[in-house]
Amino acid sequence: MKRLWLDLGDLGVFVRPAGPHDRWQDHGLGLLRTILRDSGIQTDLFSTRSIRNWKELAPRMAGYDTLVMNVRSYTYPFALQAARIFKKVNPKGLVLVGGMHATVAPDEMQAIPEFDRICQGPGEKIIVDLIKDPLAFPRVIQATGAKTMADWPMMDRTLWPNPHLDDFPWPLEPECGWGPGPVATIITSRVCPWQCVFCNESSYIPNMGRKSVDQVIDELNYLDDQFGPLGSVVIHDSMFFQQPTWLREWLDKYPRQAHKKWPYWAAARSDTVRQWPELFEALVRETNWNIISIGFESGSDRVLNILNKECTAEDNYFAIDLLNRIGDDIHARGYFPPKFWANIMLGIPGETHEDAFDTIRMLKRMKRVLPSISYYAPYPGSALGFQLIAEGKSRMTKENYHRFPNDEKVKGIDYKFYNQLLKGKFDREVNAKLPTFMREKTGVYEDSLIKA
Ligand code: B12
Ligand code: SF4
Repeated sequence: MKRLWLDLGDLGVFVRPAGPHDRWQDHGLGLLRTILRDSGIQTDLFSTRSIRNWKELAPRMAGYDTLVMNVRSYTYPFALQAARIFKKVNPKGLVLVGGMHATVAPDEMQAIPEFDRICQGPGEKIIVDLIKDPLAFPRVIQATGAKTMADWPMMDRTLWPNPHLDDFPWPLEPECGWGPGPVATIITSRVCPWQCVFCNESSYIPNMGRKSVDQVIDELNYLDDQFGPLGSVVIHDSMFFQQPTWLREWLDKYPRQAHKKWPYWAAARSDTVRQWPELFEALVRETNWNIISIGFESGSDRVLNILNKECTAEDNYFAIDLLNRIGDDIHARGYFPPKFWANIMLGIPGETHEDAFDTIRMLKRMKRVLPSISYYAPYPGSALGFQLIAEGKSRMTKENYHRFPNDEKVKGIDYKFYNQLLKGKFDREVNAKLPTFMREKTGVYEDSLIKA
């Protein structure tokens, strides 16, 4: 049996210069290939990121019996193309797919005859049996996962694709402007329990126990020994700042037990920062949490309500003022101050121009910030995404889930206004409701618009 695991991502990003986020490695692939390897099942690996055009893929696929892929909505078009090429080259071969898109949009995948087995849900407990004997399973399979992440084996990162690039410290990852490289990306928890309507992943990813603090620190120390020295860490959890008991243990142990207090990127919510401000401040100051990702999304309570964010503009301002103060203090002591990675959404159905101005006003209040702005994208899986798809208002057809920052994602949204807003064209209107000292920032944010 010859089996190929195909890593999915934008063509060419492992070949020519590319944005660092496009080069992050895939933890689903890494975990499942580790489990397969530990059970004595060999899979070869190739990545769509290592080719420049689709013609280069067919020769890489020749002679394989099975193709396996982790499909997210934003990689679905790649999976579709790859499956078609695979079947042309190996008409008797089988294509096995799993991952987020299989879970949230199985109907789209069932309509494609090239997908032979479609596995919904977590794959850790089923992957070995499925790969050994796919025909023993029905076409669509519902898998159940481990109760806790503590049961996952430590992922072997050498099972990730190696781009063989001078600036890629494989099996660690390159720096992306958040902290020095090499970077270790890790996941400590799954899932975020909130229900924001543009995300609400808890409705389709089963909740599971968090990795223990010791496990996380041991993994980082191991990576530092084997492949380091590590420069910084990215904690990929959708919501790191949850479960205060776990966070207190992290606060206690990370500074003492990690080889170094590597600076790290991790996510929080403004309402929980407001709920546990002492814990937040201690983590920032004592564990070197230096890039704090917060889904502020909007500066308008109306829009935050539409999004079911369960945070208010006041919560957002509380978190901003707190980090501004902590940052001023750390800066005054001669150290690098922490920054926000501020997730902002514009182009939300129901948002008025004045709401959008409020969001830019909120951004201007942040003293140290890396803004990450996106035009709202209606993903399947999320409540609002499903609703807009059902109403025929989504422009994210299955052929173009893979998008670019300026793509128009929802019908009826005035993207021209938003493009001008990000160019600073409405700075006068924005500044009109700001105190003088906050008018200095230019209000030009077009470079901060990201793929979403
Ligand atoms: C890390 C991460 C990223 C990284 C991606 C790195 C990478 N190369 O993978 C970065 C930061 C780049 C990123 C970006 C984006 N992301 Co993202 N990301 C995540 C996050 C937080 C963790 C993913 C992860 O590693 N999970 C852990 C692994 C173990 O899980 P897994 O890969 O799903 O694999 C499991 C199962 O799916 C299954 N499985 C997987 N493959 C297979 C195959 C077979 C055969 C079988 C049987 C099973 C199986 O088994 C695995 C183990 O249980 C998830 C949220 C989450 N909790 O998962 C969002 C998530 C995947 N991202 C999402 C989105 C929308 C985005 C963005 C569009 C913007 C945004 N909202 O963040 C951008 C787009 C990027 C682009 N290229 O265009 C959505 C995807 C929704 C969807 N319908 O697909 C998620 C679910 C978050 C959310 N709720 O909105 N993301
Ligand atoms: S947007 Fe953030 S807080 Fe809301 S459900 Fe998703 S991860 Fe959780």
